Amino acid sequence: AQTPVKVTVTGAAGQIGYALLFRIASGQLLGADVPVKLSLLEIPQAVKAAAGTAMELDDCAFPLLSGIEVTDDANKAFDGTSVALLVGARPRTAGMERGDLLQANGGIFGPQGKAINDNAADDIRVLVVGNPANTNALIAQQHAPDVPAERFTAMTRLDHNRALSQLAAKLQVPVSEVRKMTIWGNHSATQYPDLFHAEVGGKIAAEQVDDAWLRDTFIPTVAKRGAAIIEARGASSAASAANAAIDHVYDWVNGTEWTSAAIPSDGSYGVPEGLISSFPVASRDGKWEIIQGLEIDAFSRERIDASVRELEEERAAVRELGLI
Ligand code: NAX
Repeated sequence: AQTPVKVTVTGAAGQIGYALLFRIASGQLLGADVPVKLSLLEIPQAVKAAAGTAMELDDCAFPLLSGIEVTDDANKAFDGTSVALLVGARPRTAGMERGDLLQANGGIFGPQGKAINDNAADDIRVLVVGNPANTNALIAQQHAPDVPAERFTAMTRLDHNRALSQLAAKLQVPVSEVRKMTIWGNHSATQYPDLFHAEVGGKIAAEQVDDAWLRDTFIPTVAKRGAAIIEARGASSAASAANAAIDHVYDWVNGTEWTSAAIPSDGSYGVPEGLISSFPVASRDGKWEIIQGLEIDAFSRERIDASVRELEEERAAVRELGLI
């Protein structure tokens, strides 16, 4: 039998953690034939709650789950791990400035990056879900100089899936008929969901919807969907975020022709090198590759640039705070 793959989930006692862990243990993260060992990392106050979730995982008797550990020690949690899902983060609370938010998250993602650097397996893949996800991923990456930079990624797959769903509903087609969707930039309200390369029935999506819908309905609906979920549920997206994290890692490991992921820029499409920005990507041989050669018109250029500018500002702010 195959050796179990260790998967670490931070913020394991939170609501995304609760929606994520059972799906990982059932084989949906890596594949139905890959046994997994789970490590649940939490802050000391939440270790007991995470241990309760571990009890429930035991009670599912998942055939692929070969062990569970619960800890508040990052070195232990990341020891020998191959997949790190960094979900736990410091949320923005009332009256908090951006600098305070970045500072608080730097205090989490810097040490976790170092613990990954010092302890993880050679094939480590990191997905940051906790917000501000792109910049938290950058902070973790900068504290892990021995890990190849491209192993640090941030999640825009939820935005991607939201865009697929909104477009499919508009054109009254199954989501499976939408191809080549792309989210560009930051996982924030400035993100740019691009319909000029997306295709439905082999034809460009932007040509099948009117300009006003694309500009005034589609883009803001996708970009502000997180806030709309909070408004409706009284809590932020959890199951859909967990689902997107599963999609991201599954495709990274098993391959895909086209999706969206925030990965370190190599300078493609004018995105400054090193920024962890969302691109159209394929995954081949276990590696993300930016899809090249797309023509970017003025409308798209302006929106990509605005989101990338925000990422540059966040990078400048964390540099100034000495977090990277
Ligand atoms: P919860 O507040 O339910 O859970 C967060 C958990 O993280 C808590 O149990 C907390 O104790 C733990 N935690 C805090 N600091 C930690 C540390 N240093 N080490 C380990 N654990 C730590 O939040 P939840 O709804 O699960 O959301 C988690 C994060 O995902 C938030 O930052 C949220 O903003 C972000 N999201 C990102 C999305 C994306 O698309 N990239 C979408 C969904 C979600 O909003």
